[in-house]
Amino acid sequence: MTPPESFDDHSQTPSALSGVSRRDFLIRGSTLLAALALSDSPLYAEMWRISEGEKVVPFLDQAPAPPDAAVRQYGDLNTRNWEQLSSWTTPNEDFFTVSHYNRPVLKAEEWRLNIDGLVERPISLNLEQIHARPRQEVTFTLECGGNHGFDWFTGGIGNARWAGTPLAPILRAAGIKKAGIDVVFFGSDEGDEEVRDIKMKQNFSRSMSIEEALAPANLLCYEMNGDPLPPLHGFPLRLIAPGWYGVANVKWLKRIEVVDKRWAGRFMAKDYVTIRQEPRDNGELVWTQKVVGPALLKSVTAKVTVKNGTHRIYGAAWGRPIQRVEVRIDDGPWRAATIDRGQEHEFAWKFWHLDWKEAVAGEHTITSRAIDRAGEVQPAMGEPVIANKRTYWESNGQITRRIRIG
Ligand SMILES: Nc1nc2c(c(=O)[nH]1)N[C@H]1C(S)=C(S)[C@@H](COP(=O)(O)O)O[C@H]1N2
Ligand SMILES: [Mo]
Repeated sequence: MTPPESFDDHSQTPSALSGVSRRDFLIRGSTLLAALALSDSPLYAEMWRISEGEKVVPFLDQAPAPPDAAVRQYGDLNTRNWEQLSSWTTPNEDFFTVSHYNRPVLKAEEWRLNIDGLVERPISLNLEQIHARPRQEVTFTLECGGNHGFDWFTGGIGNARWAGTPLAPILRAAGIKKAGIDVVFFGSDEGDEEVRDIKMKQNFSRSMSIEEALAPANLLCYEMNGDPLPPLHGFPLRLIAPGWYGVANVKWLKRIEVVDKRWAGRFMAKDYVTIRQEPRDNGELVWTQKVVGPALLKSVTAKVTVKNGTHRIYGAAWGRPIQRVEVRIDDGPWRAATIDRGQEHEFAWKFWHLDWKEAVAGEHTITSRAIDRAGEVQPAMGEPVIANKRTYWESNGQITRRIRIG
């Protein structure tokens, strides 16, 4: 039996889904689920659905609820804990949201996207014209750069099948002038900013170099898991930049502007900035500040179950192309986990599991680490890249969970 991937991901190429209706997708999906419900097949575990007689062993280190002020300020940060995660794609209504300014509810018929600045031929498109362009899909796991930066923020991640039209051909049609070095994406949301004594209204904005912006996986996205992009996720159009942290995926897009200097707006240069204190060879301690951009290698242990005395550890890994995942129980050796789901999707999280046969009663720790295809290992919390960090962004250190058996 093969997983129901045929309808799923066609990153980089125009979708093969165009000829398959949403109804086909639902029917095929539900038939498969019905078949699974009757069996205790390995696929069952891949979906993270608990099988007959399999019980969740709760973690001792559950995330606390986020402060009300954080939810008011940023939106639904997703307080559901990892044990409740049961599907590989995150339903839209369970997907976290983070919004730094207001949350505009835009009318499709009044909306336009303008592409201007240092281009030969400025372009203005309405939603119909965007929909009429070639369709492309990607399954991409979007994580906020602040996820795991606080003990109450551990659900700032979700996996969805995004559809839209590729960005690169539109930029090429506009014709980027020689002097252009940065592509700035502006949202329709705006807030008050102050630099020195200058008060101003600013739209949310992020930029990418020309080369980054032209990456073939980047989408002007209008669809999330088969539905029109929900308002909180950026209706009618957002940037989906596979391989980047959430902040780069600008919602409620209204303008794309090519400029001749690196953009230094709040979310590039002042806020989403990782600050470290790093020693140099001469012994000097240097403060560094780097923009939060491309996603980093990460994994979590999501849940532990027990069935007939055998424990099973489930988890996820993402951020970079994953080669393998390893798990350490207490101070034992690193053991190879089995990747069950998602390996064929470059930009989506992988679901993995490890059977833990000799679990003895008592308290235990479980740590996971992901290894990417280049052999890079997800850093331990004590490694300088994590330990020297002074801001909470890019918290991709190895996560240790605690559990009591028996
Ligand atoms: N216009 C706009 N786009 C935005 C943001 C925002 O505040 N305004 N927040 C960013 C951040 S920090 C994250 S983590 C993601 C969250 O996307 P989601 O709300 O669809 O989950 O959107 C990004 N895009
Ligand atoms: Mo974010």
